[in-house]
Amino acid sequence: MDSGGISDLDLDKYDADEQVKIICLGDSAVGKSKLMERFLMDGYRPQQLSTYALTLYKYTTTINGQTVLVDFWDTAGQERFRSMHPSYYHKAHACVMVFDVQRKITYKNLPNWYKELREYRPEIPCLVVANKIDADIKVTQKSFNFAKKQGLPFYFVSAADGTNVVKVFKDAIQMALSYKKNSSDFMDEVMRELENFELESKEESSDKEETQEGKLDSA
Ligand SMILES: Nc1nc2c(ncn2[C@@H]2O[C@H](COP(=O)(O)OP(=O)(O)O)[C@@H](O)[C@H]2O)c(=O)[nH]1
Ligand SMILES: [Mg+2]
Repeated sequence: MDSGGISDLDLDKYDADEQVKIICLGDSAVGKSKLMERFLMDGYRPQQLSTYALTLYKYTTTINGQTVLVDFWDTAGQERFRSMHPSYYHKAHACVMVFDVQRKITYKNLPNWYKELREYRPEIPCLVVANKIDADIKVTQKSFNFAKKQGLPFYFVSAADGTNVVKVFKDAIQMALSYKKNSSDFMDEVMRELENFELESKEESSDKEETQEGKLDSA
C-alpha cells in the first residue's frame, strides 16, 4: 500500500543519522541509469521520484551503526546538452562519473564533465567508472589514463552482469560520508555565503562597497 510517497520519503530524513547526496555524470547512454538501478536492485527499498529534469533515488543503509540516507541523483536526459543545471551539483558529496568502453567519444568527453563538476564542487570525491566491460572483456587490459592523471579512483564495471557495481556505490557512499565529515565542505559553504553576501551588498550601494573593500585591504 502506498500511503503517499513523498511524505514517506521525508520521514526517512528524520530517522537518519547522516544524509549524503551522490550524483552521476557522463554522456548519454553510457549506462548511468542502468548502474544505479542495478545497485538499488540489490539494495533495500529504492524509491523513485521522477521529474523531467532528474530522477532521485532514496537509499538507506547502515554504516558503523549509523543510519545513512543516500540521495542518488540521476539525470533524465539533460546530459544531452553537455551541461547540467547548477542545482544538480548543489551540495553533492560525491560523484560517480561514467563512460562507455564501447564508445571512445564518451571517454574523451570526461574532462569536460570533470571541469564542470569542479566549477561547482571543487573538492568532492569523484569516482571514474568504465562501464559495459561485459561487451568486450579485453578492454580491461587497456589503460585509461584520465583517472590516474587526475588522481581519481577507477573501476571497470558492467551494469549488465553486475561486475563491481556494488563496490563502486559502496565506495562512493563511504567517500561521500568522509568528505562530509572531514572536509572543507562547511568552509565551502561559508565562503559561498560570504561571496553572495558581498555581491548583494555591492548591489545595494556603492558606499558600502567602498567600506568593504577598505576592510579587505586592511585585513
Ligand atoms: N552491454 C551493456 N549494455 C549496457 C550496460 N549498461 C547499460 N547498457 C545499455 O546502454 C544503454 C543506455 O543505458 P542507460 O542506463 O539508459 O544510459 P544513461 O543514458 O547513461 O542513463 C541501454 O540500452 C542499456 O541497456 C552494460 O553494462 N553492458
Ligand atoms: Mg539515464
